[in-house]
Amino acid sequence: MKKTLAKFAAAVALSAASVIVPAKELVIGFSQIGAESAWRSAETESVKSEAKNRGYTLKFSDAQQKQENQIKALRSFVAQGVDGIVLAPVVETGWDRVLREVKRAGIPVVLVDRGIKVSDPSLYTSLVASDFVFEGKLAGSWLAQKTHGIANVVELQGGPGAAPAIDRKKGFGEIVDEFAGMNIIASQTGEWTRTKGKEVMEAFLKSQGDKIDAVYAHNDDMALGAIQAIKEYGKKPGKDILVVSIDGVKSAFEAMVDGDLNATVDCNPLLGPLALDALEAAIAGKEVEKWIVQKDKINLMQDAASMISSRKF
Ligand code: GYE
Repeated sequence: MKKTLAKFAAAVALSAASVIVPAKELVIGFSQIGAESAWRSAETESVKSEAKNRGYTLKFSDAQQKQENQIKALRSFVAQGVDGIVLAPVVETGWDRVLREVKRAGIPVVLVDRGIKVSDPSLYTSLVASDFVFEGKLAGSWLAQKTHGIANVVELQGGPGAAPAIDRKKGFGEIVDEFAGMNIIASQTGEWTRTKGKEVMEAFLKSQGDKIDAVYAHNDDMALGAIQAIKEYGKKPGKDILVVSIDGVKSAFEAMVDGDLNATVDCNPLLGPLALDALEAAIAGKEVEKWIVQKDKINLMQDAASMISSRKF
């Protein structure tokens, strides 16, 4: 009798082990800011393709740059009973109420690319993003070195209230403050876009023209708009007026190869794998790092030609 029972138990154990239980097909909500820049499009593609690779059902919402649309999307994801949410928050504040609703529904939230300010840090599981203050410092340090600490700089800021705009301004400003000869003589939002960046640069050139030694743009798209404006003004970007920006997208490398852009700081947009790893861990109830920080470096004009073919975004 005992032998029979032992054999039966072994047979059950074996059959259980041989059954491959498929990971539950996760349903994930992704609230994306919009499609304002090449960087943003690369990030969207990274999350979408990674979700596809993992066999997830991804519910995607493009907020067209409006926080109220993101809040609506989060509420819709709760109503649909998704397993987890990826949120790229357009601005830092105004998230407490809706994230409390998401938390009450027991749905983990992973932030990608931008941080938020909330009263209760448990309202989101993890932030997968760069250190934007560090990026601003990299850009400022390069410019200080290039100009020996003497430069009148105009600044094209990112979107008002966005974490990268706030922190890239902070980091760059901290470096400028260390040099008596460096001054930010004008600073205005170019709303992350090439069109608006060109428009604002045209206004800067009109009002400050020959006083401008350099442009600091919070992203490559605005820098490319500024480069166009400088050319139309009759000056040589990259020479008469230095240009430094952040993101490191392909079109920025092309501008460096052309001699129009002096430097761009990397900001990795390919966050899909890390974000979905964090979300899977959170759904499984595992501990997740609060900030999964991306390491960035500066890319220089003289290296662009040898690097451009290996760029992934
Ligand atoms: O620099 C810009 C995009 O949030 C880091 O948003 C991102 C920024 C990026 O529009 O190109």
